[in-house]
Amino acid sequence: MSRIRRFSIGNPIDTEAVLKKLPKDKGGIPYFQRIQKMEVEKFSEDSQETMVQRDYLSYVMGPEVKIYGLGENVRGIDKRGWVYESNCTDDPNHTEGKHALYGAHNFFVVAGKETFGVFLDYPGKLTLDFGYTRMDEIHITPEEWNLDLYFLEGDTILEIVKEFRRLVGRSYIPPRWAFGYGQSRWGYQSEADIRAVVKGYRENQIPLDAVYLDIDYMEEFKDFTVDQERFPNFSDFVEEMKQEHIHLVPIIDAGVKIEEGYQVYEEGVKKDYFCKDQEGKDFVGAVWPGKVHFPDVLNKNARKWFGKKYKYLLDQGIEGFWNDMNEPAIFYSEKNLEQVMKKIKSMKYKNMDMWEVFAFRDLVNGLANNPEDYKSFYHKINGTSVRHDKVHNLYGYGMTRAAGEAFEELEPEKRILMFSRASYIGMHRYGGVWMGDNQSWWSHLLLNLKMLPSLNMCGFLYTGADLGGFGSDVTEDLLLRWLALGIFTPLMRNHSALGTREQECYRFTQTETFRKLIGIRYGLMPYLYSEYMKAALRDELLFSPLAFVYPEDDHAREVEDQLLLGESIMIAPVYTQNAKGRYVYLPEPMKLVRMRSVEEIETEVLEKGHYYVEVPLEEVVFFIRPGKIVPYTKSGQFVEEEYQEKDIRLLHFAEEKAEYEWYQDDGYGKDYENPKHYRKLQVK
Ligand code: MIG
Repeated sequence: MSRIRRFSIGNPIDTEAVLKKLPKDKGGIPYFQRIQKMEVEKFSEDSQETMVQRDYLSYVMGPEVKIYGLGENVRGIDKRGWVYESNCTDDPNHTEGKHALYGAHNFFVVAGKETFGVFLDYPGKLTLDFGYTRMDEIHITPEEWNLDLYFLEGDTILEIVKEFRRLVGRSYIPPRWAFGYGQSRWGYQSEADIRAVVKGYRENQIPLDAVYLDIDYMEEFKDFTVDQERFPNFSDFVEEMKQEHIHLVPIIDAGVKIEEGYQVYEEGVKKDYFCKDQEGKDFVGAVWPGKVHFPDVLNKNARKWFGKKYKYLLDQGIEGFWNDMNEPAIFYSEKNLEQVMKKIKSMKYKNMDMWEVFAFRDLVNGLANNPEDYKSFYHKINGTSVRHDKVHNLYGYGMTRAAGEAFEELEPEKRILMFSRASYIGMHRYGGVWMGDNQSWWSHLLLNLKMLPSLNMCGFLYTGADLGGFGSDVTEDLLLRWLALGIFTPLMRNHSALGTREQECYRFTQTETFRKLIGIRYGLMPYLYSEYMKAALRDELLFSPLAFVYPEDDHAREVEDQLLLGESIMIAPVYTQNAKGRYVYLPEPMKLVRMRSVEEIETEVLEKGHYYVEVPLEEVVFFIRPGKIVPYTKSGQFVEEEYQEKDIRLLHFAEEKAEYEWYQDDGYGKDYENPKHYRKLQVK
């Protein structure tokens, strides 16, 4: 049994997250109560009492309630006990005290005596207080009461999630090569830098399929340009890399540089395709190139125009992109900077006391991503002018949709790789997401693991973190452990920030371990790809918390550091430095698989229960469920080399028999539905 009901409050903006709008339910909102009251608030002992108007949806939680979802976010798999904000934010410090990351994913499941799903289709700022103000209550507060609410019911959490995924449409499917390993770094300046990276990998026989181009490839950070000095023959270079089986994947930023003679800028101005300020002039913000305009990707025509710009790179042989800074991040706005400068000037020669120093510092720190700036520019949506803050969470979605829609037109037969930093549910149809600017911290390895199932719940299947960590300096053991998780994530990319320790695998001592570890990813590709495709085509999860699959098991429900991956396996990565291994809970008998490489495999059958499992740095350990099969192969140096059907081997846990439904296709075309892609594997 499953059921979805849609309720509507006020005049919601159509986000197109949901493809086929359900008719509005006429009844009252279930589960929640709308609380409207005045409350007295005192901020400190001697501050004045303030009357505050409160208006929120409230749900009372029993002690057993757990809350799952919210996609890309801080904290646990169970989201209870914190206040989250739906507000796409460029914040490179993903610590527990934060309330939002780059995505706004307003879908969650409340699991307790009654279990139901909630999707709040609202593109502005939304506060999701999950037991923060009161431990036993959920409070939901949109900035304005114009929203669509969907309530989903079903027999199990998995069923509810599937129902939701059906509602919002099929997840993006990347080309098969995008499941290969990729190397990235902010700071690869030239053809020579990139050749050196490829050489480092190929010489050491560490598999590699892609090298990412960060902002350094552009001419003065201008979108859809390539620096002619550092990349004098770009299309030849793209071809040269293709001969090496390397895909180059350039970054595209949201802001378009203001510069006379720059075609994208001039066209955008002429056609009126940039966001406007209060006076109706093109809004000026600043990002990498200095002053920029933002393409109004919420305006259909502008979106179409911007999407077509990707053709410049497609025509030179590029087959994949990453969209950055599309929260949108704004270093400062022209207007605000002027005001700040004025204030600072007035402080000159002043004998500043502590408060004044704080205020001085806040002036400068508050320049970037300032909420006031988001209130000072406008979009044109279906002919109507809409202030940005009311649709803030749609910008990354719009930008990625621009690209996705253009690819459909420009390359209808081909899959193009696309993933974005900012996102909203709905964007999952056009691209994946990477998890943004994490740090080379052990805690972030675990955080990245926890985000996988919640992102999947919201439709984002193609995802992964910057392996090794973006900010801070990595250590060799951290990179190895992170890769041991990364070999299971669809996007497997090592990326790091300018100025941090270089973290390409060949720079460390254990070259052979890196080779074998990444080789295991390539070896497991038949399984990983098949599971990805089935999850996308059936609107299912690729990664699930144990709680979803073993809902009756009290121990399984508590597990926050192991995941099921597809139908056959459970993963339990090590995320602590200097650990010899870790505790693992098996909710049913499983077969432990210990891989040193695809050629060096040991297995052991374990009964249900708690174990301490040793996992040396050189090994990958995972678990096969009873009656299940994992098809694998020997590994190659790149995806196209990786397997011949005759080389397929099976890992399995067949007490009596085991079965597997194996999906495979050419990995490039879009003939997804063809029944020929499915094959039954059996072990008796
Ligand atoms: O302000 O392009 O998240 O992956 O390397 C930083 C430079 C801009 C942020 C992205 C990161 C990328 C970086 N970008």
